[in-house]
Amino acid sequence: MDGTVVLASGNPGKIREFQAVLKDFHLKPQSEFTVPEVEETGLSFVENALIKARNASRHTGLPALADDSGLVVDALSGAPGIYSARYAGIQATDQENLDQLLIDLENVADAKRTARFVCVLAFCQYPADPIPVIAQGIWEGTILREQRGVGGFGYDPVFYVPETQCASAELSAEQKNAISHRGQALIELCRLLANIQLADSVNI
Ligand code: ITT
Repeated sequence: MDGTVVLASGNPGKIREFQAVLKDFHLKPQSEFTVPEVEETGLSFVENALIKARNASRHTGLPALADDSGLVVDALSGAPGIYSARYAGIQATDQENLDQLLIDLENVADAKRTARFVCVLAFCQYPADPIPVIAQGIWEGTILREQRGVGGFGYDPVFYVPETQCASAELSAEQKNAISHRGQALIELCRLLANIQLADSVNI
């Protein structure tokens, strides 16, 4: 790809995972530009991903890729969902969010601790792109009672992955990217981008 794509994220964990997978893209985090944070006012992952992609494209004049993701827990009626980054409060750290989740699930039996990570990617060629490319990935698992592992970010230390029989924080970056919600969404995004006509400036 010749053109630069702005990665509309301020989350270092996500940025690391994108850069590991999209090696051939000229991806630049929005921190390298002057992009003000935008309020995530949508009620779904897809709405918030689009809000972030359009905001980054608007403030840089470049195509932009955004990720809105989170953890959906059945016993909490889908929470923390789109509020995953701020579950324990607006300025909450990953550790505080994770502690809150363990407290809220304290009395939930093992069999009812099912959950999934969801990742929606939105790619806009222009701020008002009427045909943004949207890709989604879902990763099924359960919520542990204690933290395990030190890899990844966010809720990874309490997300148990049945297929690898460990927490996602115990996987290497490569192992996680190969099966995660973000890894799946990235594969889908690449498939969709390969099949559409992009503006010359994008040229992926
Ligand atoms: P940006 O909007 O700047 O990209 P953010 O962290 O605010 O960063 P989101 O609103 O999409 O992003 O919230 C995603 C939250 O969901 C994130 O902070 C984690 O708590 C959680 N999350 C998403 N993907 C995850 C993953 O792969 N592993 C662990 N937790 C994840």
